[in-house]
Amino acid sequence: MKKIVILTGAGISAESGLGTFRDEGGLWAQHRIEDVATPEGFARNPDLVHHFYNARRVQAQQARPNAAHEALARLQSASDGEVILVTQNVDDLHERAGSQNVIHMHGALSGALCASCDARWRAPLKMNRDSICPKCAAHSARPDIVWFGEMPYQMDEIYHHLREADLFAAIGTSGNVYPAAGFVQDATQFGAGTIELNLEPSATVSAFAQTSFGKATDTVPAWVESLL
Ligand code: BV8
Repeated sequence: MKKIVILTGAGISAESGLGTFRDEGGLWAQHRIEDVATPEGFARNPDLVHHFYNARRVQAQQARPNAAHEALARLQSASDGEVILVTQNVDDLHERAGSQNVIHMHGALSGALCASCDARWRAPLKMNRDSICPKCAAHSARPDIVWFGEMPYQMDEIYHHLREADLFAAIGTSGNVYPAAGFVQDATQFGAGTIELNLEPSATVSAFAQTSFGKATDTVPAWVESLL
């Protein structure tokens, strides 16, 4: 297999104890998307948004990578072809499992961004409305997270990889959020094989040539072994 492009979502971190978004009791059940994952929500109530991301930063720090993260790291190191890992997740479990060059298209909990001067730095465990930008000293520090209505990161790079992919795999994502949910269509148009590995059929399951249903810690290691 020459080039594999993998997209992961919250489902791959579920068994590490990190909440998903749309499963019952998920993150969005406790908060309205509009209040915690939009620039308008941040402008309206920065304390609530900082609190939401502070809690997730602490949770992510306490979580550990699971067998699915580890299998993908093994695939990247053992595969004779190129394996590109794109994640919608903002946790660092792929990196802590040993994955390289992970593309965080929705940003990362470990990043802080200045809403005034665009400076970026490593986020402290907890941020608040008084956190100042180390570059311009404005009180406009925000999580370096892509909120709804904002441009996802590294899109050109991602489309470059999709054009060259021989196989596209989506793992643990409900296929509700664009442009990520559209990658399977792009990959198919570029002639790649496609597979969805998920607990249950996603909103875009019909676009995939293959599927493997079950928990990621079962399906992902089995899929990786089948490729190596
Ligand atoms: C953009 C912030 C313009 C970080 C997130 C109307 C129609 C179509 C689109 C739109 C529309 N109105 C607006 C839009 C665009 C919008 C969008 O798609 N909205 C949706 C809701 C309709 N998108 C945007 O605004 C994006 N920006 O479009 O800009 C543009 C477009 C193209 C090019 C240039 C510019 C920005 C989207 C990013 C928003 N930020 N998060 C954070 O707080 O984390 S999105 C948020 O949801 C997360 O980041 C996550 O990545 C994302 C998707 O969720 P999933 O990862 O799929 O998680 P979910 O809970 O949904 O599903 C979990 C899955 O795992 C389930 O299927 C479950 O079965 C499975 N699972 C559970 N347990 C397991 C498991 N699988 C395996 N094993 C298990 N154990």
